[in-house]
Amino acid sequence: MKKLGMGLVGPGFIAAHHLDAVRRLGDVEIIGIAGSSLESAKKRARELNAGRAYASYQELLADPDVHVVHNTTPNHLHREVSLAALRAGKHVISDKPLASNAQESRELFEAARDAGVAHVVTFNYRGHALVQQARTMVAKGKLGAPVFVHGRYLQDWLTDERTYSWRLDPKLGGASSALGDIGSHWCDLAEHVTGSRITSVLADLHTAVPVRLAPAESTKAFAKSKSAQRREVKITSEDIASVLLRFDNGARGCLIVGQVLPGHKNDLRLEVNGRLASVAWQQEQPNELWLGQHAQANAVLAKDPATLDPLARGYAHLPAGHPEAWADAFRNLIADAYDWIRRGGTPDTKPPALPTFADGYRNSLVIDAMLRSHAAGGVWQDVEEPLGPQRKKGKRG
Ligand code: SOE
Repeated sequence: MKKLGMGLVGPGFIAAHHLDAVRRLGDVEIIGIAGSSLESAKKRARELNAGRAYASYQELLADPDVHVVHNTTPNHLHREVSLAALRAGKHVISDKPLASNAQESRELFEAARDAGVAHVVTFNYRGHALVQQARTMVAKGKLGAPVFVHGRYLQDWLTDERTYSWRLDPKLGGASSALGDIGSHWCDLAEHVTGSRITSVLADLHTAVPVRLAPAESTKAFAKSKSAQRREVKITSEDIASVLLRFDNGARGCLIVGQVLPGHKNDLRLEVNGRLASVAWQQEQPNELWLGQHAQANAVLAKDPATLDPLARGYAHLPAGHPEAWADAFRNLIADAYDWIRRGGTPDTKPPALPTFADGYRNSLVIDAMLRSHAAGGVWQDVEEPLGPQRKKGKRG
């Protein structure tokens, strides 16, 4: 089989995981990377053993050996780089959130739909075998109708006021910080697992650390900066959020999000209560799915390819008792993306669990409604309907 060539733009923290995932596929060649300058690209290409270094993303896009572009730039560059890649006829795998706001996400969705290429957004938590198991159980009616969908995405890497990230600057990260960065994952997961859509939201946002002593350079997620030089930065975007939710199947829900909460590292938890049974999944214990029952004993389903539903089994690669986690789920998402690319990237060949630009656009509308709800003083706001053609022509990715 001919290898597909991939190029990566934006060689920061997450780039290494994209490269790791494609290396594990075996049938993808890493052609090269572009950063903010030729020097930075050369340095990272050496560090990551990632092929050629390009002086700019435009140079990378002009290379005919690059068939697939991984866009791992900071949020404010997502639109520009993904649009250019789509216009150059490349398949695009973009980090989440798809863009800085719903308007830009819509533009990207339309461009991707019209380009006829594969378009993927990395809502990577979908790639866990037990997330797929939960989704299948809901779809097959094993829980009965979902009535309550709730959970959290809590982190602590922004707790110290001497930590500063570009994600907190609305010009670089977008109007929302915690919701856009991690609330977006939870909302995608909740809709993916339940098969229902969030229709309205009531949000209360808060900035618990309103002034930061920022180092000269933005701190990488989960890292600590030792810089001696500091400047005071006023923070306007939220680091804490509480949101009530309504779903289109009538279910109610709630979500708490925060990135300044000591002790919580990457604490993503989703629980779905149906009329017959409940399931709960936690990112930090990804090999277990809690099954809650009313008239029988509760149970914990372990990740075991032998007992998983056939629809979820493909996401587990090791036998029972051999844990699989974050990097494996990320690889599963990238594997689905390349599978779609090899099948032509048409709407009918998309693997069902793979999140597309349609999902990224939809997700931006949900986060947008949360920002509107808070700005209006904490009142219910409807999530805007995505573009007509996305639904009418059945072109949802
Ligand atoms: C930082 O909050 C971060 O790296 C997010 O940007 C990722 O999307 C999330 O999966 C883990 O935390």
